Amino acid sequence: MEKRKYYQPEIETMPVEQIKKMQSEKLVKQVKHVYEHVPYYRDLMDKKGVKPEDIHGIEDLYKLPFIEKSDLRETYPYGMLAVPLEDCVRIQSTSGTTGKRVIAYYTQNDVDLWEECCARALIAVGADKEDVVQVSYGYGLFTGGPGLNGGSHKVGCLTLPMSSGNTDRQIQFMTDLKATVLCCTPSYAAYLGESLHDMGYTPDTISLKAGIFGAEPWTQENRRELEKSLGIKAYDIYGLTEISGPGVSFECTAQGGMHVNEDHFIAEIINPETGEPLPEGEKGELVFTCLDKEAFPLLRYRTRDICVLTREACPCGRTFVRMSKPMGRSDDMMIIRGVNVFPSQIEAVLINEGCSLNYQIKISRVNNSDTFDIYVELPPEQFDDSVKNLTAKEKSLQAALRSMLGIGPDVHLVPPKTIARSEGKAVRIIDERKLHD
Ligand code: DLL
Repeated sequence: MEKRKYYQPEIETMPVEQIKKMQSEKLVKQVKHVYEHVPYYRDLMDKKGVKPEDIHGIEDLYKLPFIEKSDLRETYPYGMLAVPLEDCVRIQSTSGTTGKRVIAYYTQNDVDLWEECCARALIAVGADKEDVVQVSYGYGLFTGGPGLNGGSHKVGCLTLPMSSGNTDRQIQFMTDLKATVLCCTPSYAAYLGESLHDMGYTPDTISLKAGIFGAEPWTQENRRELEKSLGIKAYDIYGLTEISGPGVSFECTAQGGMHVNEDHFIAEIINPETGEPLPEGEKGELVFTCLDKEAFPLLRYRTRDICVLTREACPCGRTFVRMSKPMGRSDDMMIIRGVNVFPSQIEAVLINEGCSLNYQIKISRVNNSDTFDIYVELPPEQFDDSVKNLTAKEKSLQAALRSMLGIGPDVHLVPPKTIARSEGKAVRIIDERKLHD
């Protein structure tokens, strides 16, 4: 069968001037929609002295106020909704900074739009109707599984909704059903590769040809290793719950950066210190404006991801701007085993459990899997407890952290004054992983 090169060629290869015109028209409408339906954002605009009539196109984007994660916390749970709740059909969610989760709402149109973005990502790596797509991102509140699942349906692939974990079953389905495309985090892909080898499989005895890996940082070296161990081409995919989920941008077979779905999202790069927009090609914080979303249409949302945009021509023919791999963050969020974790969440649990704030987080990578340890100093009076009591305390702290973060670190209670004191800022996080090139 002739392979499709694009999912929506008339849009994906539109001349840049036309894309910008389309973005301008949609922006004017979207700002009006948000101003009229989201009182919180209307207040932000009023405070900045900007009205919908001041926005004539993308050249006026800089006039709009930013939205940050703290705004989402403040407006939790319904304050950013721009349509009646009865028009929403789905939520997805991600962890917030201190326990309150970010809830993103979707109308049916929003779900369709998001799934189309994921369909574009699949076609861009060569997938089509005859492919068997193994979706091993988590399903549920996390956007990874549902997003790629929906995209795979739209392309017409046979979709294996595996979710993450249960590696033996993953391998059984992958080999018995001859999966050709694997979608999961790059660290889980590496773990699957290792498990396949341990079970005696080689790249020649499995059918995989492409992988769509994202949700966490990975390097070009990781790419080479994954391509070798699984016998595939490994592609990057980026996204965030607040903006819809995976597929905000995606890599094509040129493997030279991720195309932003510019008919739905405007990407800007700003100076994270001053908020000033930066010219194309400069490194800074990525900011997104949603052009078509109905229920949760964030304008100028600060992702905190640091990267670069380029409009250099891409051999694939797509004209959408490309973003580099995120090169770091302008806040202290860590991604551990694919889960977003903020130190402030850990501190909130420690305070709640009556622990000292002399603690250290250590993250490393062993056998392609993240290790996550937290060392907490005990006050002298507690350290005299029996071993039994200490073990019980470690277990209860671990459970409280798991409930807050969604993943359970190994908790180690250590004697008073054993965590090195710093003369400047406390060094609370030791991350031994190599995440960026
Ligand atoms: O991670 C959505 C997603 C699912 C993307 C599956 C790709 C594949 P959140 O849990 O809200 O959403 O986390 C969003 O993850 O701001 C980045 O810091 C990071 N991130 C996402 N994709 C990549 C990537 C999903 N390809 C946060 N490379 C973002 C590096 C990534 N970091």
